[in-house]
Amino acid sequence: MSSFYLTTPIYYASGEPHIGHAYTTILADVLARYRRRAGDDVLFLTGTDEHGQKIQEAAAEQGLSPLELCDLMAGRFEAVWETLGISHDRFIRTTEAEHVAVVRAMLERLRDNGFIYESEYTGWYSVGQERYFTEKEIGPERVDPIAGGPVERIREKNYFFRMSAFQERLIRHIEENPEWIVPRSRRNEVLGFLGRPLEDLSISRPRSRIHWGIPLPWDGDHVTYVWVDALINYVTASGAIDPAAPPGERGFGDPPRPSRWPADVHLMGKDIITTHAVYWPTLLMGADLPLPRRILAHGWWVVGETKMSKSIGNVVDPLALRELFGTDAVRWYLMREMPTGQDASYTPERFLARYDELRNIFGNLAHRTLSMVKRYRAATVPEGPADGLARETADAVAAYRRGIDGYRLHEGFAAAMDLARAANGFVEVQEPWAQARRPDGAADLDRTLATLVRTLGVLTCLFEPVMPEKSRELARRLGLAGVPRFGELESLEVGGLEVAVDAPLFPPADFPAA
Ligand code: ME8
Repeated sequence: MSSFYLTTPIYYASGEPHIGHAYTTILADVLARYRRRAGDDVLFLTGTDEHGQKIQEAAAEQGLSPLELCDLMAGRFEAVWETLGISHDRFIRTTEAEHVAVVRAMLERLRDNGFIYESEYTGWYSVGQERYFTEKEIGPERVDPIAGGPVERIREKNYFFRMSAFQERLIRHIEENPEWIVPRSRRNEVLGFLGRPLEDLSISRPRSRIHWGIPLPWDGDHVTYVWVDALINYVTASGAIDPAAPPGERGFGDPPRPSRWPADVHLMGKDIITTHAVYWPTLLMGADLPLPRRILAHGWWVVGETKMSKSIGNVVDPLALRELFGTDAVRWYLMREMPTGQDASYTPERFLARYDELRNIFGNLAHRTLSMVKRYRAATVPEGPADGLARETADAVAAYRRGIDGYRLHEGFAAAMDLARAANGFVEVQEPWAQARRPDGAADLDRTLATLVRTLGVLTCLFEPVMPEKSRELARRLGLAGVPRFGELESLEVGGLEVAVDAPLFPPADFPAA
């Protein structure tokens, strides 16, 4: 059994979960479920980012202490993930004692290695992004280049990480590992960024300005810059570092001691590619830890032309969609509609089109198959050879796995839906209703029905990562003991199963009239 460790960003505890967060988290969930179904030992990590100026200010606005706000919001994220069927193994919060200790151990390691120094910082800071920007980046309007929010001029003593020392090594790593950052457009963007001299990274904030952070181990008047704090969560949850051990024995080193580190893939939106593909790997190099195996930056959900974002106020609430169409339909839409890596525009029309696809192709295939087994064979699947659609099934499974393994999930799920489409075509060609009428049609009808049930069994496996509820429900109606794993598909036997016909898997649904 191989092991697989994947992560989502940890979301700011200052904002409500919206479709953008849901997209990344469902993407991770699909990959986690797929890997488990393929037999891997999975660690799926998500959580909340709870320190920094943004949280401090949001809490103050609401008359709460920062921790009260974080408790509230972490609970909100967890509740939303539960309703959306997210199967994470660990929900990390950066205010946890274990994480705080690992951050401090990591900073001490960087300092012991000679990569931390003290200096004065002058520049522009965006609280919205919790980041410094250069004069050039903020442009003549002096706004943060990501969301267009305000920036403030800052001059203060900071501790710096000698990020510049790792520029060459990082460029070499990216060039030697063409798949390390996917998709390619993001890799080119990072290489472009690294084409200019890399500056050192300010890793602290004076406590006089921001008190809500992790104090530096060697200077309690400064707290850790929230991005450094946040990125380290991936190492905390891996169990690689034992902060309670004496400095030389905490687990730093490449290779690390046995743990889940390095991560197999960090998932995120393209807004935070620089922090993940530049800050994070150089911090790891500085602390003698190996780099994550892959960084995947997906596109943005936009409304019209504009990125969905809390500060802009154009966010779509995944729970409202769930109320109308069910969890699995929301998951299906998000995974099927966005070509992994590109931007996608949310519209109710496209949502409905994707729902209709579920209803008319997959739902319809399930319903007609189960009804015919009931009508013609008293709800018992015949023993007839289930060998129709053999080539279509093998091709679909192969295309599906190529798509998901290559992080082109939309292609994988399109291949699964094409198999359902082919099975509907098979019904039209075989005409089981005519086979049932023909005096010598019994054997043909047995083969048609067994083939259709077998195909549906395969589809429960292919669809389970994206539609866990409906797939489990269909497996139950088919009379299967559960959703089959990939290793069980070849030998899947359906003869003799007792099927159940029930209400449509995807009932009629629509948006309320405006
Ligand atoms: O950046 N479309 O947290 P955050 C697609 N705490 N994905 C979107 C999206 C959109 N319109 N809006 C948000 C942070 N996302 C830091 C991360 S990690 C060590 C620290 C998703 O709450 C996407 O994954 O602003 C994006 O990268 C993330 O939410 C940003 O979440």
